[in-house]
Amino acid sequence: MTDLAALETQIIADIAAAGDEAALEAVRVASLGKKGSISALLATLGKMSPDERKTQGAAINLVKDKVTQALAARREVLKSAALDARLASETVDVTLPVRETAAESGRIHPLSQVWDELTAIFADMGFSVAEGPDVETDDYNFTKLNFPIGHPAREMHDTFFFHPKEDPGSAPGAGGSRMLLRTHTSPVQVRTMLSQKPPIRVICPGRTYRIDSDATHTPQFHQVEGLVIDKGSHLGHLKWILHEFCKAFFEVDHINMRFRPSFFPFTEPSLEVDIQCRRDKGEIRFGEGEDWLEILGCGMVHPNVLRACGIDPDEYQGFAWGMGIDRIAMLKYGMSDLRQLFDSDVRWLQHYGFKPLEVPTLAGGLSS
Ligand code: 2NM
Repeated sequence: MTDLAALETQIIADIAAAGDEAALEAVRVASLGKKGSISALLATLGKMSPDERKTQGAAINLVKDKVTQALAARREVLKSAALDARLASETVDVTLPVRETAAESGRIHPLSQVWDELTAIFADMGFSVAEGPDVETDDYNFTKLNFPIGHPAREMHDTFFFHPKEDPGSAPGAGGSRMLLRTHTSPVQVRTMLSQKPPIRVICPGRTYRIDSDATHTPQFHQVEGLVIDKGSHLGHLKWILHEFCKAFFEVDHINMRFRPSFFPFTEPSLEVDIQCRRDKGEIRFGEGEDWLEILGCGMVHPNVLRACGIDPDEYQGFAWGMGIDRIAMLKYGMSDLRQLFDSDVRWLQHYGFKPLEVPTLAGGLSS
């Protein structure tokens, strides 16, 4: 075998043995590269006689062509093998569930959801939503609402008062210029009556504050109050609204309600409302059962309140009600401890929270 034939055999064998594209490239450089074995042979042609150059040149070029072809063929094989390997290693299981986006995996707090449910129900009955400041005056929170000086709610141990600004001598309960954290959302109704002409139909959801902290009370809680002022409005209207509200909110066709006489400074008469329910192994069902559960307070707005808010009680009558959002949220969604609502525990929120796109509507079902 000539040297040339031996070289060809060697290079072809090296090409066949190259396991990947990098090894193949090394074979190409070693043979056809500037300092490669075939290039070295071609460089010797210059020193040959014309005859020798003719035969040797043709023979070397033939080997060069064969090597070039073999390299190209082997490159194709390696390329498609590399692609096959990549495809095999990068398979996607299209049956896996799609990972949620950040917006989808977040949860709406049950209090926010219930707040939106309440708003949807009362908006459907023609109520608008009114809001006001958390920091209120003694006048709007108590005096205009017919709370007499010395009423227990005006005591330092029930209400968060700020230090008085002017008139530092005014004692608690004196009704001076003290600011406070509102103890109910009723001052929003006061503001509404002072700024709007009847007929008035508003609900006032919001944060409220009282000095009270135990298993069933948090110092900050949430209330929704409602107010209707019109000529000839009466307790029958109030009962209908509350009955419709309870059916819609608890998502039942029938619910029995019980109105008991009570006392609030801002209403006369005043009533407390119970709904009938069944308690069964820690679960509560509404629209059936023998137990009664208190859920709200209400009444006809006291003439003193109407007068204090610039409304003539001989021309207009009004009714109002108030309930705790935290409490009805717990009842509806089966939460046992009020304090969980304020814990910011993401595991609890993952369980009790609502998906951002589950917006409560009456048409689409409140909580479906
Ligand atoms: C309640 C119970 C009864 C009430 C009264 C008023 C206002 F401003 F019209 F006088 N707002 N809210 C009211 C009446 C609130 O909560 C248990």
